[in-house]
Amino acid sequence: MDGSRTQTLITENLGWPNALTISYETKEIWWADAKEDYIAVADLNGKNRKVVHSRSSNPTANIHHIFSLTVFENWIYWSDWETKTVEKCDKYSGLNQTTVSKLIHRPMDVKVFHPFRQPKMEANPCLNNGGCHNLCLLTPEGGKVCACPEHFLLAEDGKSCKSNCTSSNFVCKKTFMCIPRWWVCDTQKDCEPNSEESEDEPLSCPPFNCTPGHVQFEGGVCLHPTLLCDGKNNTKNGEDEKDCDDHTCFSSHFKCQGNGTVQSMCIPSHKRCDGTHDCILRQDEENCVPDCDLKCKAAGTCVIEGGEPKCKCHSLYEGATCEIYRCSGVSLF
Ligand SMILES: [Ca+2]
Ligand SMILES: [Ca+2]
Ligand SMILES: [Ca+2]
Repeated sequence: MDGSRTQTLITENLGWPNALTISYETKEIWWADAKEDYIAVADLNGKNRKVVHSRSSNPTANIHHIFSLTVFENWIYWSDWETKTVEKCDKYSGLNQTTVSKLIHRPMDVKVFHPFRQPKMEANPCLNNGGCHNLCLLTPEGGKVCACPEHFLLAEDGKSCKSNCTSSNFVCKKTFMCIPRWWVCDTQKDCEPNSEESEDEPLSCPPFNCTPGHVQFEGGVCLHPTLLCDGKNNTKNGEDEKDCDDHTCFSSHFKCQGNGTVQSMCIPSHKRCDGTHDCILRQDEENCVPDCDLKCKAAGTCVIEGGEPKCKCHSLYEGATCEIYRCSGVSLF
């Protein structure tokens, strides 16, 4: 689908929710948790949740590390990495667990192939790719939208894609690919790698004496691209620190915006909100949200509340890090 209307259905008592499947006939979801070792069912909106089969209610249940799961007729089927088997049991009672298949390796996915598991669409809006030049995605309204891969944007016609290169990219004219501008004339054909010639490697290239991927400057200086606009001159005349207001930092870096007098520069992301001023104009220590780094026990999750990290505990647990089991009041950790 097109990824719109994301909703969270299940939030509690989840450790490693590895497996999920849908029953189109009964309009329910089944899922399995490999850490808490259970299989549960709920309505499509996450309501009426019920554990079907679990080690906590049945210590002899042969559930150890569920990796995938599916449902068909009265049965749920799952793969288990620990037992290296495909198992099945009654989909509502959890009874009659049987081994369907024993394998040598860890079984990944399990699928049932049957028309009931693949409901037919009345009309497929993405037939013939829906007129899209690239991706055609179905929408919840029963229609479709065209979409584009990374570094491309949907054009005004709603069908074709246009490149969305950064200011530090070179746009290949035939493929519309975005490549770093220092890949031009680096002896590697990047725009059309499989052709004899490539527009990023024209005949008029000056000799390139660096390792491909590095930036070559006058005087034979070769720099790693992270040294561009890092606020320090690495070449004799500081060519690596020119035009930095227009430079796009790597995704692993934060851009300290200049103000006309002070030039922009890139700092590694870990220097953002580390308590030390690294940008000349100090923006790296502005609008800092505290890290949610509390280690919450018993599948609790860390949330920021009132600017402070706090543990959101499962209903059976309490305490600052969910360390107290409510039924006994005893700290388990
Ligand atoms: Ca090249
Ligand atoms: Ca530099
Ligand atoms: Ca800093």
